[in-house]
Amino acid sequence: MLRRLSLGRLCAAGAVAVLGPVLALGTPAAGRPGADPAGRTAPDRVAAAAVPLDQLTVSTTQVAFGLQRPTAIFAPDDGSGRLLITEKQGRIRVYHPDTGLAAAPLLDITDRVDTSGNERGLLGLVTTPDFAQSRTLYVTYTALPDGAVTLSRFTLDSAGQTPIPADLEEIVLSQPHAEFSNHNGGHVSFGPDGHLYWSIGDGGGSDDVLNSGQNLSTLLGKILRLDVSRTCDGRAYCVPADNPFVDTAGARPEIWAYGLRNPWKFSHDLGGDGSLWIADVGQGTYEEIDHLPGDQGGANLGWSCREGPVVFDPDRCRAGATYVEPVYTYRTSTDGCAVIGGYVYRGREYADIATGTYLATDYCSGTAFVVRPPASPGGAYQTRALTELTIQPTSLGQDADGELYLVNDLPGQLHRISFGSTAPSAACTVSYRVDQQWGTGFNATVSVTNTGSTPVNGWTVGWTFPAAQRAGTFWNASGSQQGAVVTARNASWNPAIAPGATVQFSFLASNTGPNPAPTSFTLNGNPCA
Ligand SMILES: [Ca+2]
Repeated sequence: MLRRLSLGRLCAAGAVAVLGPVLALGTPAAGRPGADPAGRTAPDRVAAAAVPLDQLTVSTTQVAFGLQRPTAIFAPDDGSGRLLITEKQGRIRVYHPDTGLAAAPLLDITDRVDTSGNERGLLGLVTTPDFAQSRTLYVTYTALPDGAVTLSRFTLDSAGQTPIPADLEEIVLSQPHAEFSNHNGGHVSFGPDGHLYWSIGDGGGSDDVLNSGQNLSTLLGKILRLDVSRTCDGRAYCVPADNPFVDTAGARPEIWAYGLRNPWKFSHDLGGDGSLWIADVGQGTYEEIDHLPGDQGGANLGWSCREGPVVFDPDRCRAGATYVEPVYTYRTSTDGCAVIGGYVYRGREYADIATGTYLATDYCSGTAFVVRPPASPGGAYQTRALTELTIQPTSLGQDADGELYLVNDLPGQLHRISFGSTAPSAACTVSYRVDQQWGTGFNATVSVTNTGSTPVNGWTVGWTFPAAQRAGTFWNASGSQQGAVVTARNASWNPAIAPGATVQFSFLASNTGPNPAPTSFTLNGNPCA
């Protein structure tokens, strides 16, 4: 199973109306292409079967309501099918597709959560990757009496324990945050390395008045990386030995990345290359999305020397410093007000449309921003601003199968996200035949017929396996599989399919259960009849 991990105005200056105007965006926001940070090649990055971004559509379907200012979504990988949703006041609610939103909270820590201002509250949750065994849940919140940002854990009797007794709480790490109520960060997740990552904002106010972003002696304005599987030196966690600043005098060793303003949401691409996507809320000029290789510790994301792609405060810039540029930016107050970071789609239902696509949104505009890494090393990121999803989105989330959800603030709704395609049908038909099947394997033949009137020069056939099939060796094509998505490209000796002609290729595959045939195929990204 795919292991996932995985308000208000998250900006600073002054009070911002909670019910901000919803901006109608008619044109794509300007993307800012950047170089592929890891130099990865196309097959590792984007499933060839995903439709081009200019043909991608995204929509939402409301599946629950009655949430009280939801802030985060997390699905424990325990086979329960549950989504756990945090509410600002200090409760965790449970949603299940079969039974809806449970009335009783799973956890209630309202007695210790500081909910003052628009941005304080219970902000994040995650369970350990081996939750069924370790039974540990982590939450982040701003604590009474003075808003300290707090990471704590609850070790349960069983993964399904309901409700969770509030007195099981063990505080892991607390960072004072008394000066201002905004910029608490608050996202928490486990990375592909099994360590816990936690984002904390710059301490709030405006203009990075506490001078936190570039200051390695504070946890404010950072993403931390902790080994929470052990305890060290009287602390409830250990610092991984390969954290980037463990040997830097005066630096907090917990720091993984710095130069952040209010990283309200971030995610690792756990179903893909493990890279880290960070959405950092801007002050008044640019919202930004950053993309780092999963193993790149010590990145300086720029704040408050830089905001998005521009210099914010030259007095905070240091000669010779390397600032990681965002891979996508859009204008604050024009195209939104606070970026809401999301996830790379790795689900099964829309695998042939959206695999490898990072989806984010914005608190004020609700715009769906989609980003794909370069198709080749050093190339440009593909970016696009699509439709409005909902008003006031505060968090995206994934269920245990990688399908995406969204919650919104005052409406208090849970929505399921769907992808679609405006791609025209290709003039093709496909037949799929299992030739032989044995205990743990089979081989199959795919026949593709060009039903159009022009030759198809160079072809790629794509499909999504409906079960746990894994394609191996191909004949008469070169094939690869990412997740459930299979891509077969023409072998060099048969590059064209003439009108009316059929090309055939075969492959050897493994399967550990039922072996149903794929239900649809694409030719060069467009669906066949
Ligand atoms: Ca930045």
